[in-house]
This record gives sequence, C-alpha cells and structure tokens, in this order.
Amino acid sequence: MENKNLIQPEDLQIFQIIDANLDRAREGLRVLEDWARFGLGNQDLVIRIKNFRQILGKNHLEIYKLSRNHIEDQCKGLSHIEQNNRKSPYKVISSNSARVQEALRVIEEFSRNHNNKLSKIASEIRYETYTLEIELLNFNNRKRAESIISENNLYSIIDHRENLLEITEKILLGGVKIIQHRYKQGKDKEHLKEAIKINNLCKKYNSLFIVNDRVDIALASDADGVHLGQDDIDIKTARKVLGSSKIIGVSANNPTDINKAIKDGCDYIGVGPVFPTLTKKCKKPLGLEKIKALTKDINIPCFAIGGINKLNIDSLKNHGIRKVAIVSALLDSIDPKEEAIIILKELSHEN
Ligand code: TZP
Ligand code: MG
Repeated sequence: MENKNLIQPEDLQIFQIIDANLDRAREGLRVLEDWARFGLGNQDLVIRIKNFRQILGKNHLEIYKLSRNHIEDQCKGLSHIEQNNRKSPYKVISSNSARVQEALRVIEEFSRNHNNKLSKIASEIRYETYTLEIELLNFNNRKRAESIISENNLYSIIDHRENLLEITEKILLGGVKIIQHRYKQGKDKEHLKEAIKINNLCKKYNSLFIVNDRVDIALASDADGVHLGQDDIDIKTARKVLGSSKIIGVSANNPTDINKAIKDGCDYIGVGPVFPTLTKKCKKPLGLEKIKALTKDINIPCFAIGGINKLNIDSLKNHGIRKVAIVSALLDSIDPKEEAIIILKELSHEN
C-alpha cells in the first residue's frame, strides 16, 4: 500500500472514498465538539470528542489525501432540503452524529481489506459515538430546561378542565415559557393523552413542559421534567427513573424540606402559599416576610406560589421576590393571553 506504483485504479477509488469520509467524520466531530465546548461547557465531552478527532487525523494517511482529485466528484455541492431544517442545537447534534456514524461505517467497510487497523478504529469510534450522541442530547435538553427555568419569572400551572388546550395555547401566546400540567382526578390513560397534547403545544411555542406528581407520566409523555410534592416519590428515586436529562422541581415550605431538596439535587423550588388561595384552601399562607426569609439564601431558582395575581406582584417585588408560579389568575382569566402579557410586564419592571 505504501508503494504508489502498485496502486490499482480501484484502490484509488477506494482511497478517495476513505479520504472523503475521514473528512466528513472529522468535520462532524468538530461540530459536536464545538457545541459541547461553547454551547454546553462540558469538558468531559469535549475531551472525548477531541480524542476521536485526533485518532482519525493520525490515520488520515497521505495516500488517501493524494487520491482526492483522482475522479471528479459529480455530486459536489449537492445539498438536501433537510439541511435547512437544522435550526435547533438538538437537530444539529443529531444530524452531525448521524453524519459521523455514516462516514465511519463507510470507512470501516472500504478499509477492511487494505488497512484493517483503520477499519477497526472506525468501528470502535462509531460504537462510541452512539453513546456520545445520547449523552450530548441529554445534556443539551437539561441545559436548555435549566436556562428556561432560570431566565423566566412566570411559571403557569394548568389544571385539567374541558377546554384546557385552548386556554393553554392562549397562555403560551401571551409569552409564558414554563407550563406545569396537573391532573389530580381521572384515569391514567386520559392523563397521559392530555399530557402528550399539552407537551406538543409547549414544543410549538418552545416552552418547557413539566408534569405534576407523576414520574411515569413525565417519562411517557416525554416531558422536560417533573414537579414533586413532599408526599410524592423522593428526588433520588425520581432522578434514577428519569435520568439526567430531565429537571426535577420540588414544593417545599420550610428550611428543612428546602435544604433537603437542594441537597438531593432538585433543579428549582416552589414555595408557598404566599397569600390565601382558593386553589389550596387547606394550606396556611406564609406571608411575604416568611417567603422572603425562606428564599433569600437559596442558590437555585425559586418560585413563590399561592394567591398571586397582577395586583400583588408589586408587593412581592418589594420583598425581592421575582419568580412566581400561578394557577387561577391565568387559568380562570377571561383573557389568559392578555393576563399573561400583563403579569410578565409587571414582573419585568425594575421597581
Ligand atoms: N401550592 C401552594 S399554593 C398552590 C400550590 C399548588 C396553589 C396556587 O394556586 P393559585 O390559584 O395561583 O393561588
Ligand atoms: Mg404533588
């Protein structure tokens, strides 16, 4: 193989294929590496991807490069309509992982006869990129969810009712980016059906979809996360079931429960009720001072809940509370979209 004089025309064709696919695989890996680095800030993933790139680089022999222009590539510059649809980082990760995997498979097949070492390397890296792709996508989902939770101050909780989808769409049109779905009564089958429909709606508006109480429904509906109360399953078990890509929120209204939830790895806290509310009559309101004291040192996002509406947001802001979760003020409003717009505006004012 090292002696150019012995190279047959067929070899040149094969070398050209290998050269093109080594380029393809390395380029695809570079795309993944840059997202892992600049988009996700995940050093472990960067190191692993870089390592694959370097192994392929070392095995990109001169003889392959020399064959580059052996036959003019009639399909140069061809693109596919799908390439225009790769708008989200999620899609960029999936399509570039597929690109790497396909290229490696081609290398594996065509190098088997003349360069078994490269064939084996291509096969090994291809298998590892299947795991890598899942890790990248999971990490990407988690990061996206975390940033939506930390950047948005209004969290809307929707409760099962007849025209829930229409109301939810109006809330989303008003600009709400976090929706939690509650379904306290009724059949699991119906619960899951409704959760899937709401999740699709949330996806359309690039909003987060969180399932209340039920880890199984969260998984089955492919929600972004779950919200757990003190009587629901514990955070560690929920994490085991859901894996690392989903977020877990917890309701806690005293220092012990709050600290435990944070220690166990929850992603945000819901604390309340702040004010009296018909939605949870059985719970005694804590009041603004208590909520302020409970939340001031928490270093994860914290949403105050209970009796919050456009008229009392000012008082919350005066106590340093800017993130709120709301049920009835949005859900029972005659104009949920307008109500969401007003509340979002109230929350964003500096005072
Ligand atoms: N947890 C504490 S208060 C509450 C929950 C779920 C209900 C809040 O509902 P509303 O209608 O926003 O007062
Ligand atoms: Mg609950």
